[in-house]
Amino acid sequence: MSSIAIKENLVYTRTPLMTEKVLSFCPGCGHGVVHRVIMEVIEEMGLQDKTIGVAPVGCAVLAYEFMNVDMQEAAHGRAPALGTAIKRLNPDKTVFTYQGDGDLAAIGTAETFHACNRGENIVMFFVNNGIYGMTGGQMAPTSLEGMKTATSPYGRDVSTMGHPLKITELLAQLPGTYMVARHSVHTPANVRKFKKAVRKAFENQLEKKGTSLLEIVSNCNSGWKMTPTDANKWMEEHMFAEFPLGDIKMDGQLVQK
Ligand SMILES: Cc1ncc(C[n+]2csc(CCOP(=O)(O)OP(=O)(O)O)c2C)c(N)n1
Repeated sequence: MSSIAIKENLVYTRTPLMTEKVLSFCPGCGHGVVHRVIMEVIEEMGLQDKTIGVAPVGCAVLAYEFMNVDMQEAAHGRAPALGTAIKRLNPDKTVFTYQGDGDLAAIGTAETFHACNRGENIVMFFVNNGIYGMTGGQMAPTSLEGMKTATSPYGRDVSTMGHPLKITELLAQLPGTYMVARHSVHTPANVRKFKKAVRKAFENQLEKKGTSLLEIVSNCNSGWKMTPTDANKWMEEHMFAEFPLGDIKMDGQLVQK
């Protein structure tokens, strides 16, 4: 009897830099995809043994459970300060921070601005879902005008609650930032674009270029009280209008629009 060898065409395998733990994120949330892409790039660049990630509280709080590289927990908002210390003490390590918008653009504003202004040679990931996700959907500086949140139930009124904060554009103005871009991971094409940017950001660090900041606009379907599909649609229509995707600063130069 002849045996027929069936040749399988393997198109995808999970990176071993993602642990086997089941992700604790809500189905449809962008955090898990962002985690995976960062880990894939670190694996592809062969940096797994020299990478240290820093994640604070927020939905990223358990990143150390999912990312199979050395991780350090930071107090709320303080990841860029801790990342600064880790990189300065271990200049041969590759260091990244991973923060939400409540963390990076509210409680950690000072740490964020000064790390970027000093041009710390780290990669900063900023997942902007327009609210404080983990704690139940409270208003963040990035919440849109009119957006209903747990603490703005009638919608964000800019006359009393301020305007949505485009912190990424502000950070791009600082001389220490070398690369600043805004991405999303809600379609395969966007994931591919984001992955290229992640690689470039880590290459910048290896070349000692200064701070590379990648914002990822993400849905928070449970916090926004929508299905994952509706949340992605809402994100495209509303979040991208306020937070347009694209490069903001490349190779130390602001991108002309
Ligand atoms: C010093 C301090 N203040 C407040 C909290 C409560 N807290 C935990 S997570 C969080 C919100 C995080 O929101 P964000 O950074 O936007 O991340 P997301 O959960 O949306 O990904 C807050 C306020 C805390 N843990 N520590």
